[in-house]
Amino acid sequence: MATTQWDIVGGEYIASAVKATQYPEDTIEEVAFIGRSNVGKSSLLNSLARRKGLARVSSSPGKTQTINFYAFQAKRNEENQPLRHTFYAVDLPGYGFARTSKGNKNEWSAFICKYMENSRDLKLVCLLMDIRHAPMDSDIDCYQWLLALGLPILVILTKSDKLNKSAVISQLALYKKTFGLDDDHILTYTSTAHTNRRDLINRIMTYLEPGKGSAQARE
Ligand SMILES: Nc1nc2c(ncn2[C@@H]2O[C@H](COP(=O)(O)OP(=O)(O)O)[C@@H](O)[C@H]2O)c(=O)[nH]1
Ligand SMILES: [Mg+2]
Repeated sequence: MATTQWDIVGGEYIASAVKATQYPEDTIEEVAFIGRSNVGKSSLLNSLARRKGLARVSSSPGKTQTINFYAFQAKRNEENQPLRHTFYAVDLPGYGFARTSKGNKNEWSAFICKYMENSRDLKLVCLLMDIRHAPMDSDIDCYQWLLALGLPILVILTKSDKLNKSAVISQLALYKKTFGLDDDHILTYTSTAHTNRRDLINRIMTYLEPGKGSAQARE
């Protein structure tokens, strides 16, 4: 495996947006997190940043209706000189919320579509799905839609602590087959125990360009 190891050493809330004019006005690279309501997006962001209250975790689905931007500080120790890179983790509203009316669903799509189309800085979309369930139509629709937009996709199977080892292996195989994914494009995650945290951070960093542009700095 790669010897260069990244970590995330800081995370802070930057802004919430409901329209394009409210997106941060800078050229910082973005990684979006998308998935059904309650899949564990906020918990995953808190786990990555190691800050419990950064993104609001809720047991009742459908709370987050804004696009939330968080600045994450990644750091890699390279000889004596640490390399730092800031990117935005972007928490998108959940889809597939059962109580959402057809009208709301359309509104959601337009809202997210606008973000996906308008952001020049979006480098990766992490699509989260709950490992306990089989892929749902809304997940497959979302995956196809992201593919059609030409966005790089990393699938994260959340809440892997809820299954035993053999069930994790069979669900992982089911997801790989359903979406036609190799091991580089899917991983399991447990936010409560931070399982695979460094693996996920290092994978995310392969989609970004530390050392280029205004977002990097050497100490
Ligand atoms: N056991 C377990 N529960 C989790 C995990 N991640 C999230 N949850 C729980 O799932 C629920 C929804 O989480 P949340 O992060 O708010 O989901 P979001 O709606 O996608 O942002 C909460 O009750 C979390 O505590 C995990 O890795 N393991
Ligand atoms: Mg959330």
